[in-house]
Amino acid sequence: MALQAAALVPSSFSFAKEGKSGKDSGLFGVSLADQLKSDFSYSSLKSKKPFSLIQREIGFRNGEIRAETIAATPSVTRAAPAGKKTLRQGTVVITGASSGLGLATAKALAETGKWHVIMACRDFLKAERAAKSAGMAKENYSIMHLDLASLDSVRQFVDNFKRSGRPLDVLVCNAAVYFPTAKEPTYTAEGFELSVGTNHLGHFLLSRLLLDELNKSDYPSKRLIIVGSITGNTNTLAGNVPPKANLGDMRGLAGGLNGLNTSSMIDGGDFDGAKAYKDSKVCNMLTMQEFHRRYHEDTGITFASLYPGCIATTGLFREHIPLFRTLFPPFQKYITKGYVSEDEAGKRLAQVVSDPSLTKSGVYWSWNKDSASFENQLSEEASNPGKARKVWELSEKLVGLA
Ligand code: NDP
Ligand code: PMR
Repeated sequence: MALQAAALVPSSFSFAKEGKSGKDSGLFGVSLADQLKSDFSYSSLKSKKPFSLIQREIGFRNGEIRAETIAATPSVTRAAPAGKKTLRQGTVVITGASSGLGLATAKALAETGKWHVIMACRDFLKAERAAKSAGMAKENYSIMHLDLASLDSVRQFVDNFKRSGRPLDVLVCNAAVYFPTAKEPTYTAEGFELSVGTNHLGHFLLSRLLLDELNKSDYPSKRLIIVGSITGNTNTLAGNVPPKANLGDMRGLAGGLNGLNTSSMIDGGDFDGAKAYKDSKVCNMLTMQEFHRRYHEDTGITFASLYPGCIATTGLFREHIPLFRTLFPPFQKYITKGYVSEDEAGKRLAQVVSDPSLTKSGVYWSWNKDSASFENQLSEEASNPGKARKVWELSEKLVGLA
């Protein structure tokens, strides 16, 4: 156990630092009793290549993918029995569907036969292999190239999608990167720190550009889902493991996160990969709420976020030290009991995509011990409307929408 704790405690983590020694304060000053109650409730491009080279590669891959997409995606409308209206097959775009949560969700939706899944992935071959090994039937998915670490690629994806002639019924912003051990920041094609650039800014542009497509859909329940996480929420035990998410006054975001004339971190501080990831998740959850405030009433689109549980085995931890990767799954399974399998997490996200009872907009979903969904509380920062508006306004400048 001592070994486990050593590998799981981040270098900046110290019980003394949190300074709470009262009997009831529990870890990090959060009452353990309270936490247990709520925790069940809460229960690469590291681009060193020149931009022009990346563009050429993307162009080439797009050509390849378009051909494949057209070949693999006959427009499917399910035949309705005479006199009975049957819901047509829905189309859902899932970013980062080549592994982990995205793949498990794609699989869960594809096997119902009710969904055509567009796997929006940066690595076409990896996505194709993943879909095949997950046993997804060819007619229920297609793959389109999307590299969220390049705004040109995001725009190209949106153009390709529009040209495909498919409706857009649900968009799932799922892809993410996490660089917990990086000493120095790496950057997207446009020069944004890579985790916030990919997880937040790439998705921000994608969802803004696809909003019209969603709005045009005649599907009975149109949804935009942005995957969040417990670790961005400082009202939880997990969210109190240092470094904690904190957007501060967003001076780094305002400056473009480029590490040159401004910090690579949203709050303007020194680079910290784990914090950058958690900050990006706060931006994801704030963006979902800002979408809800701006567009739900007029469009009827459901905007939602979620914490699917701790899927401790996914590729998200690929950059972590090997000892962490070995110990994290048993730690989550047996100690925190926050662990969830990829399959189970995929079913949860699939519910947020298609369950008729999860149509409420502006909600951050979580699942309890019995795997029942409930509306969870976000932290003060992750639910602050002023911060949401500021993230929105600064982000739209950075991605060229304002
Ligand atoms: P994975 O690493 O398994 O999946 C991440 C996916 O994102 C991969 O398909 C990856 O592609 C893709 N991706 C990364 N960078 C880009 C990019 N530039 N452009 C396009 N796609 C990209 O991790 P998870 O499945 O765990 O993560 C999925 C989501 O779940 C994330 O939003 C994460 O924050 C969230 N989450 C995860 C938790 C967990 O415990 N694992 C807990 C809470 C939330 P490739 O295969 O090519 O690398
Ligand atoms: Mg956590 C109920 C307690 C709980 C839960 C649900 C998580 C989820 N974590 C919990 C507790 C703890 N973690 C405790 C007490 C520690 C200190 C020993 C701890 C440590 C820890 C580390 C070092 N945890 C981590 C890391 C990571 O590198 C992961 C991370 O922050 O990624 C950003 C992580 C996570 N813990 C979680 C979840 C879901 C993650 C990762 C994924 C994410 O938020 O997307």
